Amino acid sequence: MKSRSALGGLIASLMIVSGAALAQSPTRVEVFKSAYCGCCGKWVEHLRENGFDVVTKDVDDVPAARERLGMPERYGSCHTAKVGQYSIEGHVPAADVRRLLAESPTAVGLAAPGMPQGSPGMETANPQPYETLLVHPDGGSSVFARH
Ligand SMILES: [Cu+2]
Repeated sequence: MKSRSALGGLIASLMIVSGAALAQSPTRVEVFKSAYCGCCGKWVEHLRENGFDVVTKDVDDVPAARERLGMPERYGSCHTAKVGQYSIEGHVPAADVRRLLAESPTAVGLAAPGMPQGSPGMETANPQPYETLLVHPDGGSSVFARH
């Protein structure tokens, strides 16, 4: 019985350690982009600077990747990404991605359609206001954040 409780203690402490490791491990983001897309690379840098663990996959057909991730084409941008169960389309700020993960709504994910001037990875002297959209399972959307 003594060895069994020692084993139980060992398992319990292993669970605590792995739990701590999970809490501290950066969130993995998979980005699908063209190899020739400069602003996509800059968005990837923006995510990394904000603590995400980013894996990039260069693909020939970004729209096909977008469709696989369940993001409707009308929200399309230059790159598409997957984080947890969500799709992230375009130059969505890292803070919005964090908030999405924290709030965990039932949704396809977030989209910043087009290529908004002044969004992360699209830095410019003339930033334009833009919205991050929350894309719903029925394909509709609502404003998630204004920038
Ligand atoms: Cu872009």
